[in-house]
Amino acid sequence: MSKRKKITIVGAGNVGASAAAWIAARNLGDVVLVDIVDGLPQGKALDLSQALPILGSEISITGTTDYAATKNSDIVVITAGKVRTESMTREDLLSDNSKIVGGVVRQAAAYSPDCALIIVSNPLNAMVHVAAEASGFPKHRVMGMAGCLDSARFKYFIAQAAGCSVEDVDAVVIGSHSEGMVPLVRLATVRGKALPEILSKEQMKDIVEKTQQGGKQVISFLKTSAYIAPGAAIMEMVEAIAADSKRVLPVSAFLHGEYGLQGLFAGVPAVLGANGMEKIIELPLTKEEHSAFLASCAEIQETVASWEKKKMN
Ligand code: LAC
Repeated sequence: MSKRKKITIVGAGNVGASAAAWIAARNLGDVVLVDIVDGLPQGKALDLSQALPILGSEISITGTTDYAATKNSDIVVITAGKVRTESMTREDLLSDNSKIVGGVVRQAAAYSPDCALIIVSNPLNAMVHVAAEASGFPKHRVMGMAGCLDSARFKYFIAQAAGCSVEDVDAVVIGSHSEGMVPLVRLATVRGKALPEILSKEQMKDIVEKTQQGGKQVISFLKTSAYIAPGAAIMEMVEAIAADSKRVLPVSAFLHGEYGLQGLFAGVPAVLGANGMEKIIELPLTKEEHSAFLASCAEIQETVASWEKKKMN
């Protein structure tokens, strides 16, 4: 058996395949792509495998419909579910995707009881709740990917406006993965210089809006959800866990009183390592920023409550 990390990706659609491609490019571990549609995971795995000699990557990529092949994965990424189209919000997917995510998480968790789970399906934070319940895992091994993507979008738009490299921008988005997300403008910096000292109020407002609408704007062109940047954002989390790097990344993490909230998965910066979500970082928010964060989290609470209610019926 290979000593490399084993990474299962459930859902071989656009997002799953893109994540697999970035993971292969970084040589992070062997990938198992799983999908319910026979032929899709096998075909994508073969296509990706044929790129390995070009990438100089030694990993293996296999495609299957059988969860037995995912046994003892270190990391399981859940991208399965319906995709948002132009007329939909992420919340419109709640009913269908809670059934899909619950079902696939139960199967994956049974074969990999010690894995770290990364949830990507929408509506994101509610799906992390579904996955936490379906897996029965301790909460630190269940996380959601949204903050890495939203923060990458935020950083990109800042770099564009500031005329600097994306590498020199430090910025984070917290809260829900919806248009109510909270890009923290005051705390964003370009090599230590605060954004309000570099850009005008109008420029900052424009960046916040572009970030909040980042996913929607891609949909308006493609008529389907974004997948290249989402795949890269998944890779960022997988890399931190696989390499035990302790990177501080914005992820959907379970709050135990941090930021004044309890019992909720929401987007906050956290240390990621071999044990999954190892520590939540509490940023020094102003009253206004904290209120915006709470309002954003109220949206998550509402979606979770409507899922809980459906479960009862
Ligand atoms: C987006 C989807 C992945 O934000 O939610 O593009």
